Amino acid sequence: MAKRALITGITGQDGSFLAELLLAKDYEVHGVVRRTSTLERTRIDHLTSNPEIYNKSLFLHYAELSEPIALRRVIDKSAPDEVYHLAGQSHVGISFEIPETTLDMTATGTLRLLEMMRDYSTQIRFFHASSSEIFGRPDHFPQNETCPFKPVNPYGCAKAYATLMTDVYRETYGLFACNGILYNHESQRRGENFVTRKICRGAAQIKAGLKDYLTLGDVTSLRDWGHAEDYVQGMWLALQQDAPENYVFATGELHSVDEVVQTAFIAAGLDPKKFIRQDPRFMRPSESTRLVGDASKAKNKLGWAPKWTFTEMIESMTRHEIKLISQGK
Ligand code: NDP
Ligand code: GDR
Repeated sequence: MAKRALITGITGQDGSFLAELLLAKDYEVHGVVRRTSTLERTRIDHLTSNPEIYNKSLFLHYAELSEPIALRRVIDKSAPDEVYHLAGQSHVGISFEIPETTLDMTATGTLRLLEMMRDYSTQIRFFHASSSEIFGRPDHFPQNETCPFKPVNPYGCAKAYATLMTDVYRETYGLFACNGILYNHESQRRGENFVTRKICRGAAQIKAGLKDYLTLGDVTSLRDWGHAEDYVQGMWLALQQDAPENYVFATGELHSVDEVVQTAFIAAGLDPKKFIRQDPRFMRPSESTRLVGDASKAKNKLGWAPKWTFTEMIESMTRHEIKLISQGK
């Protein structure tokens, strides 16, 4: 019988790639969606518009992380073997503006799901999308699964709580619950207000004469950037093991925002020096530093390794934006 998976956050960047991956492995995939003012779900439209897939092997259910009764109903209906919990307010900068929502969705939302997992059979396997932001400004480089938590923003605090609660529920109630401690991962499906997509789209817009310049915050910031396709593979592998554990997923390489700018603008055939301006609106009240991951455990235990390089990813994202703009999108 086909395995069944439930994905919270299926309309997001990672959820859409994970849904594709699981469908290709013959899973029956169920996704949690929110009511929005338009029915547009651009990242999964290619799946929901396919009559061979939609309502045959892919099913969507309305629920909010703030509504446990609806969530419980979805779990009852979908009867999943595996739950991939990816939903949440995922923007670090915006978490300073809406800290309560961020905490409620990301921290308490995860606790609500864990409480449900506790009531169901311990056979349901649970993956929580944790973040390198739990380490904030670490003393160790690169960071592994044992590095102490030192978050420096509301988002990081919320993820730290959710990560610890996932550990507590695994250890106390015997749940098969794993944290994937995910470092930044990007793609052409990244939200437009995350820095890689913003830069690649900005370069394409300038190239097309739609924009004169691009405004950014701190271009000296460093991050460990991989590709989302590689990271959803890691999520799936984490749930296929004999025992539940936490894993860091990262490339182990640090690059600056400025390197993203250089790579994208050169791919678009532009001289970046002419087009970048700084705007204090995009500077953060506090910035995480030197977040670079050591994925040795995932490599050794799961056989996981990222396939995409930083340069390939940024060049491909830029080419994609140029194509979208040429199609008027
Ligand atoms: P996205 O922002 O692209 O997607 C977030 C998803 O969560 C969307 O489907 C969104 O729905 C859904 N969602 C948000 N709030 C709620 C809610 N209250 N109830 C139900 N659904 C909700 O994030 P990513 O795909 O990039 O990331 C997936 C997860 O991994 C997130 O938890 C993120 O914090 C975490 N993570 C991501 C990293 C990255 O670099 N991408 C790195 C580390 C961790 P809608 O479409 O309706 O807005
Ligand atoms: P991050 O990603 O905060 O690391 O969180 P983001 O792309 O937002 O920022 C990366 C770095 O770029 C700097 N920066 C800017 N960022 C944005 N968004 N816009 C700008 O104009 C800009 N200029 C400079 C930021 O200050 C930062 O240093 C992502 C999310 O996916 C989280 O959900 C996830 O947990 C972490 O990665 C790991």
